[in-house]
Amino acid sequence: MTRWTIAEARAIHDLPLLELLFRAQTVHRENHPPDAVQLCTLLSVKTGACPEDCAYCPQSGRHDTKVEPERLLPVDEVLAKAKKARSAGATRFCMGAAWRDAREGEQFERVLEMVRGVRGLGMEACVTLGMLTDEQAQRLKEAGLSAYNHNLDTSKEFYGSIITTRTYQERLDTIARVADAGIHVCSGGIIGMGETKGDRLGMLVTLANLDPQPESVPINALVAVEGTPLQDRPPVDPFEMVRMCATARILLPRSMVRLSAGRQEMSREAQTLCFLAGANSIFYGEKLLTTGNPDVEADMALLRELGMRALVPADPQKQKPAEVAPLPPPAE
Ligand code: SAM
Ligand code: DTB
Ligand code: SF4
Repeated sequence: MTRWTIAEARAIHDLPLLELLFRAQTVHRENHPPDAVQLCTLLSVKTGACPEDCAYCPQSGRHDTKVEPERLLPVDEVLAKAKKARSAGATRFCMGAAWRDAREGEQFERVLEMVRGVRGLGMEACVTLGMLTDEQAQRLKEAGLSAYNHNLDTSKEFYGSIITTRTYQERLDTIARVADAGIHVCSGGIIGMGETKGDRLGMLVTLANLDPQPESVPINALVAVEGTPLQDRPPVDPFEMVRMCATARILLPRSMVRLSAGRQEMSREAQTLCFLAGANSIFYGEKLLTTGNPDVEADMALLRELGMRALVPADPQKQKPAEVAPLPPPAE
């Protein structure tokens, strides 16, 4: 396994843009179909009133945002949404809960039921529930969970400026528990929070040096939400997203690089450059967790215009290899 250093990552990140794009696209083609993106749909299954103080997050109970807290949703409501996402062409359904750590008891059983239900629909299931115990990770694995999202978000050095209620090490420990339970790790981060380039690279290098590397790496541009401490951060320059996607692609050649929050503010052309840079997955559906995302119709129109196809992931349980499929037909 290659061990990356910050200096190596920096040399890649800072290449002239066209050279960076060429290299990222070369790595991309060696490891993935060049014209396919995975469509993943998100749902907040438990919203708001989170005890953590993540400065970017509209769901933290410590910030005065317009998010209305909601209890954990009933299973049938979640599965109805998953079915709808599947009909619209999504192959992964990601469920987020605003918890510091996964609950015990009935609520955890309910989450397991959601996971089994989503898997039963033939979709990949991903959840993000905060910190986990070994036993919870094991039970999620047994329920068929495909991936667990737990972002590093930024560098170790900058972490304390963004979150004070937990440590970077706790984040890494949960990631290790998830991997030990045999669940794929989904871990990435956010740019635009006031971090330096070194912080962005520190995060990517930490992710790239995990063994195994994460199966998926979401790259988020901060959505500056009113009422959060980061509400006045200036928008991220789209070229910086392109450079992050390209650097992630080169450092993590086989991971799915997911162009995540912030797409609503990006032009079609900027998103296309991110695809060229190796992003091969998007969140698809009118909402992320609590904030907006491009309309399904606009995303389909863009992907059709680009001549892209849908990436249908492998299903090891059914011994089905990954496939590239046409995009779903336009809605009636
Ligand atoms: N509570 C769980 C946790 O912290 O892992 C799961 C939910 S949390 C909302 C998942 C991720 O969403 C965060 O790690 C962060 O990367 C991303 N996120 C949250 N708010 C965001 C924002 N305003 N802009 C961009 N990304 C955001
Ligand atoms: C990730 O990295 N981004 C997604 C998903 N993982 C869970 C969440 C983005 C949330 C953006 C703010 C919101 O909608 O609340
Ligand atoms: Fe809570 Fe997760 Fe938001 Fe942090 S990012 S406040 S842990 S929901």
